[in-house]
Amino acid sequence: MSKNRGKLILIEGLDRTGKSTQCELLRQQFGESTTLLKFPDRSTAIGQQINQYLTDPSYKLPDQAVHLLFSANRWERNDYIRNKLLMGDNVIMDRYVYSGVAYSAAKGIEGMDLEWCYSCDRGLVRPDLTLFLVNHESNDTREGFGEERYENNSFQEKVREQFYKLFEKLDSQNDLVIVDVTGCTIDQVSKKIWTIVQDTKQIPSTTFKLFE
Ligand code: Z5A
Ligand code: MG
Repeated sequence: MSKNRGKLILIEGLDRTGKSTQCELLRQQFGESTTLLKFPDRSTAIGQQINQYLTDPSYKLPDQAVHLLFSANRWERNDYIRNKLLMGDNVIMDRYVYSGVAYSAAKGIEGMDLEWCYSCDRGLVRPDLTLFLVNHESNDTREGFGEERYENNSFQEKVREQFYKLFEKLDSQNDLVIVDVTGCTIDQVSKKIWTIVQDTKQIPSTTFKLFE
């Protein structure tokens, strides 16, 4: 009988839609043998450079270089993720490739279109399920909004457009669920997510989907 590998679940969305809150609740619901990874992973050397870029407006770096750092930060965790899944652990991710492409492409820099931004993430392991949290009311009153680079409403609108273009490009209908969190309490969102996650099929070990 072939053993199943763990499930790879990603929570994505615009700023302050409650991703980190829900990732932590999902981790608690899965219980033991669950790994939670947040991107950017600010604990690594690359992640520390990203952190400086996000929090210090005077820190200058070309947009292309910033984009490659975010991608490198995912690549440096790729083997770790695959090994955890093969060991049977469920892995939950807080942002990943979709944020990576959407935030960079939204800058509208010549030569940095969606395809260019996506190209360096080709080959990374693709989640079994991506939950995209959408709040139709503004998130800008939620705690912390506006403290880092990118956190303003006009830029967030451009990012939203890029997320949807990427979902279309990656033919995401089989592994993406858009979760409307408008007007929902934290507990209500958590219940919606848990219902969707429980419906995800078990995946035989050795089978990985990749971003192609
Ligand atoms: N970025 C990029 O450019 N390229 C990449 O490759 C990647 C990321 C991976 C930092 O990301 C920036 O990096 C981000 C994208 C870019 N740019 N921006 N802007 P981050 O993930 O580190 O950002 P963050 O600081 O964790 O913020 P966030 O992820 O946007 O927030 P959140 O996780 O979605 O929300 P939260 O922390 O769970 O909740 C925020 C507050 O709302 C908190 O007080 C909660 O208690 C409250 N909350 C949560 N849910 C609810 C509900 N349902 N009702 C009421 N209040 C709620
Ligand atoms: Mg977060």
